[in-house]
Amino acid sequence: TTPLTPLTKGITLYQHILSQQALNPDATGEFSGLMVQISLAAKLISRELAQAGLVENVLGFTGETNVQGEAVRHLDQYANETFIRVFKNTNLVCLLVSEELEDPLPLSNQCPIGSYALVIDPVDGSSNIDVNVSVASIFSVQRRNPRATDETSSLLQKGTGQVAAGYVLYGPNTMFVYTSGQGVHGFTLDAGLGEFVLSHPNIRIPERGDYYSINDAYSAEWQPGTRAFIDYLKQAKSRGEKAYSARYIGSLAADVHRTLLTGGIFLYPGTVAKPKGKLRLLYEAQPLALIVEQAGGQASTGTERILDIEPKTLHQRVPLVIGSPYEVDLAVAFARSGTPTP
Ligand code: P6P
Repeated sequence: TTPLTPLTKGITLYQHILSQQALNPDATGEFSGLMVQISLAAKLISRELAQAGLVENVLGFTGETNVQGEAVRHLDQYANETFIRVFKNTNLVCLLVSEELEDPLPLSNQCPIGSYALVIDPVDGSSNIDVNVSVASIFSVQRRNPRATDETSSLLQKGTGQVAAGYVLYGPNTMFVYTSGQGVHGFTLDAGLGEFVLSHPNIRIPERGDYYSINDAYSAEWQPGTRAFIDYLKQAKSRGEKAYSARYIGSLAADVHRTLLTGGIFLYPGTVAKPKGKLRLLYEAQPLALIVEQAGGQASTGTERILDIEPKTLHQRVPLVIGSPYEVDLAVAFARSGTPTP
């Protein structure tokens, strides 16, 4: 019988995490516990989402407005509270940063140097829930910067400093996709078992893809390089290349997950009016950039590698151009020089 390795299909997320831990002599088990608790939050949110439409107070709005000035949906609040609940008093996480919270939330009364901070978008794309379209929890794990003078600045770290990152995609099935720097691995929830099971070991993004993903409704506001790039992709067939197809779900992790598995590119670029675009650096662009780079892809603002950006504020926005090396290189070339002939 072949030995169980951390990447044997069919092993549970817990087995995978413990066997990864066993390979690291310095491991204390804290990271393993943290990842297991994230997966517990994921299972609770997945179960709640499955009730949407069946029980009261799952769909719809709470009547409150969050730090982003957005109306809070029941599921945004439920997901945020679930992450808080599964980590409270575990001492696994010192600070929590959430799209739903203006400031970092202390989750334990002791924060030794090197303790973990968890940075999350509890449910991204929640507007899609009411129409039964995939949504996701996106997470990033940092070690608190010991040199920082205050809580918030201890969290403003470059994406290259992430200890782990990933997302839970609540779709036709629920998938837990993460990296801790040793490749990207996907686990599918076996609801009957109540466990995430390894289904996609070592995900690698294709060098080039067949899809591009961008909200065309803003094309009148795109910067010249974005327009030139999209026009160039649309002319692939006239150059004798394979034609691209457009896909846009409007749910970030779903669009990025498709790009990760099938290749191609997702863009949420800046516009003339909003040069920083819409997506958040700390809990959207950084974790997804780490995932895609670990799978062999690239993630840029169009002019700068996402993982090299020094964050200035917790909720800052960045343009995002992410996917296969071929298309991202091309997008960056167009962004830099308008209309190059590659
Ligand atoms: P637009 C969802 O609201 C979200 O934050 C991301 O999940 C998604 O990629 C983006 O916004 C869609 O934005 O402007 O195209 O509707």
